[in-house]
Amino acid sequence: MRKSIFKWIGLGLVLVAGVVLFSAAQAAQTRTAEAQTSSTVPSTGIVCTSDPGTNPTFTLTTKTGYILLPDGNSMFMWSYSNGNDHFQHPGPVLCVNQGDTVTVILQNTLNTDASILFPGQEDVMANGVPAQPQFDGGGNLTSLTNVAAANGGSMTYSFVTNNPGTYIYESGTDPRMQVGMGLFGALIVRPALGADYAYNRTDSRFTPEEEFLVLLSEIDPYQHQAAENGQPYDLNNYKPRYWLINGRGFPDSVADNDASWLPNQPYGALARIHEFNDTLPPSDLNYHPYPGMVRYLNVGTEDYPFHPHGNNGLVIGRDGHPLEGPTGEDLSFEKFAINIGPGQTWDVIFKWYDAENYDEITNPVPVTIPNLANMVYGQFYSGGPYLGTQGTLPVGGEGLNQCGEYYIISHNHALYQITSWGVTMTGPITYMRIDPPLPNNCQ
Ligand SMILES: [Cu+2]
Repeated sequence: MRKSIFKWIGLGLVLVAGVVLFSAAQAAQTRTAEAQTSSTVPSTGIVCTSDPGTNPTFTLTTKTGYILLPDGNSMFMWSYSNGNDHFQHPGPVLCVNQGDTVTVILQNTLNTDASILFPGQEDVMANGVPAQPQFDGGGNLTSLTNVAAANGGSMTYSFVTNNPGTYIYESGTDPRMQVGMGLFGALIVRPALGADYAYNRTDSRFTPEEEFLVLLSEIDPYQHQAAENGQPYDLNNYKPRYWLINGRGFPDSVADNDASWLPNQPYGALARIHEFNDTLPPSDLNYHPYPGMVRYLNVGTEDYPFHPHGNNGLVIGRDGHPLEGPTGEDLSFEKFAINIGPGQTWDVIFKWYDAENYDEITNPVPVTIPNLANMVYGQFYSGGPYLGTQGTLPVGGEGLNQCGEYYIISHNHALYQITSWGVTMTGPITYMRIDPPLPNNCQ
């Protein structure tokens, strides 16, 4: 977790090498989007869909639509949308509390039967009776749970949320096809201890504004093309060629929630955080005594080894279970690469320290900065290696840096998975943004 300035510079160079792909046109779009982001949705962090009370009810409607991909392609998708809202991908992030009786009404507009499976939830009911796998007259399994019939059918699922944690919801009907087409989303169950805890453990407290979603998925474009054209698809040919984070690929992944040019992909993945500091007096603006929190989910078919550069995470939960022993002993562990298996969820907290208090004047970088001609500047570089300081960029260099904040890349480390049908340095990549100490000029 502790870092040296050597790492900062190394990371910065890796970072800037990556972001040169970020075109000027995209940069302009980013600025426009910031101005248009709704005041009711935070620009970063998890956007919850919730329903107050202890009996939250959601309607999820299966819809078809299109998403934009980093190579300029648009992709036909299926997804769960919120009530009568327009198509969105992925499905809404449903946030509920432990002990709630949750009702989810599935309205199916697709021309094939569909369903919702809630892995990790117990005693799920479907139209008032226990949810069961479905079989045809020949005894062949047709769905892992009760379905809403094609072309307008409905099914009502309900369950009591006994265990806090991070969960997937996804289609249980022909899942290799339907989950592949996009029928999935995240379910967050808040513990009885409070919404700013991950579990019913006092050591699982986090900063509510620094709670992030990393929902990882994949797309085989030929599967989607077959669905779009109403043609059969041979799953023996399945081969993903796009990988996404929260339904977006880089650089769209670092754009705000509800970015204007991604009307069907509302969830950004930029992690915007502040320096951890629990030693200042609580009255100090920079007293920041709780960590950030990332909820990782994998709805794909292979491992996704995600790694935030320069930051070990503390894994505190997996698949809706806190990492603890029989008497509550803490079994959390530090991890650099977060290797999420298919169907898994991982809950990871992290702290970022300005460990050595580097300062341009009083505590400068103890290395020789390379000659300008040997350096590459990216658009997220402030011109100086110091948090909170901005410097001059070379002639022709353009920066997106707003207020001397620092950016660290965070990405899937299976490098073939950070591609979009062969276009490299796209896909499941995002940044961790560390804002300078307060007061600052950041917006
Ligand atoms: Cu890396």
